[in-house]
Amino acid sequence: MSEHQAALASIPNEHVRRWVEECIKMCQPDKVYVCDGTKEERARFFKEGCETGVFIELNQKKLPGCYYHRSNPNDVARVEHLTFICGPTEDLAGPTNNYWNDKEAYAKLKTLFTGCMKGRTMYVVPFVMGPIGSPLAKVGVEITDSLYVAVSMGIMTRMGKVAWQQLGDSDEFTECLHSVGDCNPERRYICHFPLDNRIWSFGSGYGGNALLGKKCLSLRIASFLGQQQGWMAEHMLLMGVEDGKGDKNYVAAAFPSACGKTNFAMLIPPQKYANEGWKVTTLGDDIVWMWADENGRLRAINPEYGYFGVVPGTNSRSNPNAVKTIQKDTIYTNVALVPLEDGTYDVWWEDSDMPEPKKAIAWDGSEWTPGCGKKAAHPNSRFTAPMHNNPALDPAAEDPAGVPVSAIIFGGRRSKTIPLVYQAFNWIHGVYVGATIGSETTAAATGQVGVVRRDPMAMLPFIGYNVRDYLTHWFKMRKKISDPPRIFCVNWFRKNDQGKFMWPGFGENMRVLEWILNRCKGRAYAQETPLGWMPRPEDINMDGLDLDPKTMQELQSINADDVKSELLSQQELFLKLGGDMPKEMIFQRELLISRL
Ligand code: OXD
Ligand code: MN
Repeated sequence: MSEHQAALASIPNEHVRRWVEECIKMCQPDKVYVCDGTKEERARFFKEGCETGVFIELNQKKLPGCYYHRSNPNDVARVEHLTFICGPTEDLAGPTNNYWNDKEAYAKLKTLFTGCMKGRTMYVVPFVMGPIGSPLAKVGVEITDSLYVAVSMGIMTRMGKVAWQQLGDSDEFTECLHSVGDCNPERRYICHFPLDNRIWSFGSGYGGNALLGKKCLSLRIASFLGQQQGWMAEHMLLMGVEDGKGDKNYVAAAFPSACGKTNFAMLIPPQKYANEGWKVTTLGDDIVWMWADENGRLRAINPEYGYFGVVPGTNSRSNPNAVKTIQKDTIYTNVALVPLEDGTYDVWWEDSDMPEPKKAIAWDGSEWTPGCGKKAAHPNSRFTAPMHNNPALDPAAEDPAGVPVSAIIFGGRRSKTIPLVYQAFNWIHGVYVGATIGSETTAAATGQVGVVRRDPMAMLPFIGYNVRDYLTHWFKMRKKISDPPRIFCVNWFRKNDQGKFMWPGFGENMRVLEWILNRCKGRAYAQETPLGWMPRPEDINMDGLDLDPKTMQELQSINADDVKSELLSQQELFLKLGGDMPKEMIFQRELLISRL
């Protein structure tokens, strides 16, 4: 038996076997390796990666099991302009996605994939998204020629033999084909074929483009499957909140990329709250799958198994739990490397706890010294860490039954106009609020940073089908839910006239969370405003926080002219959707205008 055949024979599922065989014929790898997901395998991968330069071992005393990876400098973020939804008709992709006819996309990508793995190893990576045995858990198999991707998938998903067990004889798995190719941005395509349950990604090794279980499967493909099958895939964190009196609730929250979802998901309550027994626990920091159970309650799971978080700014003030999470078994990508005296390396990034080094190797491999005028770590440098490292991991994180959701929060990064917090009047109004959130863009995607863009449910880059059908699906979900979660809008990023953030954020967001949960329980006061239900300054618990009442007033102020401009700028989204806007959106907008 040839080596390829031996690898194929080790794949227990015949549908996967047949597909891998086709991919071998097309990609022509030198070697084929089927991942088993064991610890020994991971150790071998790191050893091999250190020999070939894919990884650099970090100081194992300080950072046991941690490795460094540097990506191609042209490949450091998601590439929305090269991300496509492919199918037979343009209507499938809708006005917010790049559309590519599926036949043309397959034809073009076949020319790129043909022979692309000559001289390379093809890794076959079976994985499960979601707790094993969950009604929503989905199996994917990623074929990749990147060792970095294979290892990272082992952190971010439940990877290896467990996926074969979950799949059994079924043919229901997402085919994920990936090659870094020659990492040329001119030949970079991230293609989704929702009707074929298939992803083809070529020319990038960056997480969001290459770890196909994450954005590609768990958001784009899953959002499409969810619409077809009556559930939801959302760009949300998921957290548990205990109030010290025995009451525990779960909250899901959607924020655009790099708006602090990971920090919020790992929030540590301020001292006053900790003394009273409040506790926040993390289920997930990026993606949530939700469905209505047999009692009509919305339940949620996190399909992922690890965190792929932004490193710069991570420190013991912004996120102590993340700092603890990334002390072991973590891959650091594109931060700065600090050579130590014993010949090993440490890592460093801007706004970290560690003192600024006298000398470092910047993320792009160049020399770095303080004040040299460039960043040491790339603004979108990342950690890839197992969720079980998180000291605040929620005990239900592996529960196949998921957790019931009491509140859904939408937020964005807005220096003006949007108050700290308000509550939507009901589910339908909440969907409108979520659909019209705007946010100032960040470094998580290539493109201009700092401009407000409409980002429905923080899902703009991740809706795997027509946004019109996606919004309609949100409205329709209401019929399946007997007691819908309450919906809120928050903005931690409002600035004063001097350009300073007015709200302290981070752990202090607990105060807003308390009001939100009290609202869900019918225990907190709120005033009706044109935007929704709002707390008066005295309704937010300010014990132990030195924030003057005037600032609080300002944080919560609504300026009618600003809201009118906001309405006008929402027009951009309405125009994009054209005549296909769900009618609920039009009604809600009219209602808002009349309230103003
Ligand atoms: C992410 C993103 O990496 O949203 O989570 O870009
Ligand atoms: Mn994200």
